[in-house]
Amino acid sequence: MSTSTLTDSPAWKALQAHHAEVAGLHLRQLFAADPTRGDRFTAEACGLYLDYAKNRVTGRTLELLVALAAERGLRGRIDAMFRGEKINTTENRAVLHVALRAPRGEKIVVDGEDVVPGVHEVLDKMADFAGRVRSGAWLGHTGRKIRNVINIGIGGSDLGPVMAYEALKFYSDRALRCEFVSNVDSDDFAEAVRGLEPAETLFVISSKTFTTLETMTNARTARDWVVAGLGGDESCVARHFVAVSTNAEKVREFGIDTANMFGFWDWVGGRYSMDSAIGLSTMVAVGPDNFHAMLAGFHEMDEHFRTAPFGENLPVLMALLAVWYGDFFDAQTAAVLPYEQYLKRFPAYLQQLTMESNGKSVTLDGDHVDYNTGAIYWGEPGTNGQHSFYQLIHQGTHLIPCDFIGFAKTLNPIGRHHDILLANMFAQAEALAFGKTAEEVRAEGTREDLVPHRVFEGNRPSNTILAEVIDPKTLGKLIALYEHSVFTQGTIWGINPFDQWGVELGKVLAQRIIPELESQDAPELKHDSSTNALIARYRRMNS
Ligand code: G6Q
Repeated sequence: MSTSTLTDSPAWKALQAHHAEVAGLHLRQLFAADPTRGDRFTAEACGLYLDYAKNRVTGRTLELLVALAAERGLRGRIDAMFRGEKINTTENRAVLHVALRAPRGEKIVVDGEDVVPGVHEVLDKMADFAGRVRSGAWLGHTGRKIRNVINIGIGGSDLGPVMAYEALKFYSDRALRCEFVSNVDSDDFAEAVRGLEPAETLFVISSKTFTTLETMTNARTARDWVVAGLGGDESCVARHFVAVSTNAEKVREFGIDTANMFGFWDWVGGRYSMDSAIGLSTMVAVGPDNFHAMLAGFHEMDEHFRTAPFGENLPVLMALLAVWYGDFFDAQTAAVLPYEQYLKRFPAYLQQLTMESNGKSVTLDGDHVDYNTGAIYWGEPGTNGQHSFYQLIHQGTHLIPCDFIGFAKTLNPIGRHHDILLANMFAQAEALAFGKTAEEVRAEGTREDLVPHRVFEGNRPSNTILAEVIDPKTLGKLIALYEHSVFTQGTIWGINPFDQWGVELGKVLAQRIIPELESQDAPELKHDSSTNALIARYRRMNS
């Protein structure tokens, strides 16, 4: 696959010409022209219903987008990923999060070794451990039952676990308090442990590398907190710390017995690792059965993505629509709006998944792209956003494609809440698509000078994803849907969604600045004049 010639490719050129023809069409016209649109422009798989009728597309648009996917070699890339080929070329790694949810007995070979038995060995070890913590068989150093579980990790070692914990809170063991500490800001640690008993607290140190500055700083602080709280006896670390990592040597160095280490592999990227041992805190919270149900949901979507024709393939359709808006309508951002409070951390999780994956400007061949790549993802759970930023989506100057995510059933049926919630979701998508014309505004008796302010242009696109209820399996399907959409977008753009070199520079510079902030004597500062002045002022303010 040539990556640098996307904008010269026949499918791209055809889409450009087509865009010129259809960009001016209003969704009102598209719906008026085809009364069956609301049924036709839908797809359903794995219990997820995707309504993409309120997108600025015609049947021809979809044909051309699907042709683009074919031309960009998507089929081959999917197969290569599932076969364990080293498609993360800049890091020379396979990309096999799909192996983390492969059922026992499936075979996926990397470097001559079937990795699936190893995956299940770790899952079994996790289940055994989670079971012991939940049942009270795993006791703290002084013989007290564990009541608090604190995951220390950051980025991919935090966002997935905390999102899944919040999403599945309904299914969690309420006798256990779960906290997630990620930020190196001491406020994060201090607030997480406030009022907790070290004797009843277990820390899960989650770090693929076991060298990450934030995580290791927090882990050392946690160790000091436990040791001080338990009378200064270092041997207590064994009962209050477990590690999730690929780096046994560093785990040992920290003082955690590697018998209490849960491993994973370099073919699991950080932001794709929540199904690996990185999910240990999730499993402790919701129990092994629920964790396995979540993995089964992921796997079901993996199989759909791997086998379904592109025109019926949920992740592919969503990806193609994202490319359509980002590259042909120049949309810069995309909003994800779950109408489900349990998904409150889902947008934050997706920000890493989408933006760390596709925030790239160089193709796999090293050429600069001359088209937009990954959009800025953001969002909040409904209906809160309606009382804040929705104004801009409805009447602002930016085109912001939205994903509405809703569930037919609530886990907490109370009065009319759920119907009101879902009515709002349907209403927002409807209002965005169809708006309100000046004639309609006038017909309501609106004063003429207010008419322009009260007009809704409409023609603002959205997807609606509807599922039955938020449960572990559905959560797995939903996450895999976005994972594979991200992969598909990256494939169209010819970039590598699996590296993240863009996070390195700041880390290196911070290491240089730390001693300049900590040294007793005023350091000789050799940064730019702005950074020098800020460091000098910080030192003065702290002295
Ligand atoms: C994700 C990134 C990144 C990573 C963190 C934590 O894809 O690689 O967010 O997860 O930097 O890394 P460790 O797990 O090694 O501490």
